Parts: sequence; structure tokens; C-alpha cells
Amino acid sequence: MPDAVHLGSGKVRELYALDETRLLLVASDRISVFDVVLPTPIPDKGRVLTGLSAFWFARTRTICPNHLLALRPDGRSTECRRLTMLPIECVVRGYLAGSGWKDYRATGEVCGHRLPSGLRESDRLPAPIFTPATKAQSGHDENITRERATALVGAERFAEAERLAIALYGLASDYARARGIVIADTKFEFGVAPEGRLVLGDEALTPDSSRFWPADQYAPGGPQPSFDKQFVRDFTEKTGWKKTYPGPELPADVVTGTRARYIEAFERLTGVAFGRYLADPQVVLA
Ligand code: Q0N
Repeated sequence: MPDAVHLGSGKVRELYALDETRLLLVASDRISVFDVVLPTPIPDKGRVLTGLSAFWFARTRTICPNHLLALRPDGRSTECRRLTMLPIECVVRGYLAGSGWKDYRATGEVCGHRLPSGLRESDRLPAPIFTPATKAQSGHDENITRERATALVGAERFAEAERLAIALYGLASDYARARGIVIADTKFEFGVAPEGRLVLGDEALTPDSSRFWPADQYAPGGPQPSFDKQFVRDFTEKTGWKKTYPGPELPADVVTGTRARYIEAFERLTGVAFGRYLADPQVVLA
């Protein structure tokens, strides 16, 4: 892409400007665990996530518009509408995990949502909750109250983002659950389009932006295995890695097993054989 101007790097993705109105989002095969990018890539991981995200964009258009303009033939690059992103991460939680569980244990609340007492780690919540976070430039995202989020984006945008995020999560989590995957929580990023509408951006409903759990192993009362990263976690546990930079190189069997799990998630959710996606990425949009 000779004319694309590099705008920035995420841990595992690159963002380029194509022109005044369009961006190119490129998903690499890098994998991060415990917030550290490992030196060993997972072949096709970027394609799996790009295809899955495009699949969800196509299926959630009735709920809200999204930034996807085109999927490129490489299967890992998407052309997107350029938006003015809201300065909050729109997290929806259907289950009690991660920082939601930590906050609940400490205060009985998550982002100002008072929850029933006696919940255990990984329990399903009575109803999904919207738990916005600030976008930390470097370091960890921080959960914020509805009041702080409202101060950042305005009351109208906040209400709209909450309504859309809850609706998107509801559709996707029901769909995934019927295919053996629990989406415990997920993070959306919305932006404002030139015409003023709220538009779903970033990647959506992938294992990198969500917690995917295998439904057949769901057992609340403790942490759950990760659908996609469990082989990597088990390996890093065994080696005694301290979860700080640099991360360990992964052995071939961990790479192969992890790649298979990403592809399994893709195929279960999309119903498309991954080889068909590689031959023609547009199949996920049909
Ligand atoms: C944007 N980020 C945060 C790629 C993802 N459609 C858009 N319009 C304007 N800005 C953005 C998008 C999108 N998506 C989103 N940064 C800019 C996530 N990035 C981090 C780097 O990798």
C-alpha cells in the first residue's frame, strides 16, 4: 500500500489512512497474553479475527451502522469509514469475570451497577450490564462510572452507546451460545460519522475484544478456560513466566493447538469453512 500513511499501532493491529475519509485496519498474527505480545505469531490469527469481525458487522447492521467499507482479498485488511471515536470503551458484561469480578468482590458494584449479593466468579448476571472504561493510551483500561462516562461523551451519546452495546451483545451472545461459545463480556468502540450518526468501529465480537469460553466446560465458582488462549496460558503457567516483557517463545504444538482453536471459533460462529474464507473473504458477508 504505497499511499497508505501509518497512523498507529495497537498491540496486534496496524492502522493506516487511505485518504481523508477512509482507513485501513490490518490485523497481524501477533498474540498477546496477560497484556504482553509474544515473540511467536499464530499463523492466520489476523485473518480469523478480521473475518469474524466482518461476519458480525454484516449481521448486526439492523442494530447499528458500522465502519466496514470493504474486506480486502488478503482476508486480514479492512477498509473502514473514518470516524471521530468516542473517548470511552463500551464494555458489556453478561458474566462476572476480570475487572468486573474484582470490582464486585471489593464493592458489590461494577461501574455503579449494584449487583445481587452472593455472586461467584464467572456467574451469569441477572441481565447484561454496560460498564464503560477509559481508553488508557498505555497501560490498563480503567472502569469508570456512568457519571464520568456521561461527562466524557454527553448524556445523549452515552444513552445511545449503552442501548446499542447492550443490543449488540444480546444478539451475539445468544447466537454464540447456541454454537457452544459463551461470550462472557465484550468491548465495542463507537465513533461519530460526518453525518452525525453513532457508528460501530474497531473490531467487534472477536476473541481479542471479548472473553470467549467453551460452553460445555462452563462451571461458575472460579476462572473459566479461555476458548482461544488456554493452550498459551497453560504453557506460560508451566514455564513460570512472570507475565512481564519479554514473553516466552511458543513451542510448535502450542502454536498449532492455538491456531486450531481460533479456526474452530471462526467456523462454529460463521458456519463457513476457514479454507473457503481464505479463497474468498467475501463469503462471511453473504
Ligand atoms: C480508530 N482506534 C483504536 C487499530 C485499532 N473507524 C475509525 N475511525 C477513526 N479512528 C479509528 C477508527 C477505527 N477503528 C480506532 N484508533 C483509531 C484502536 N486501534 C488501535 C491500533 O490498531
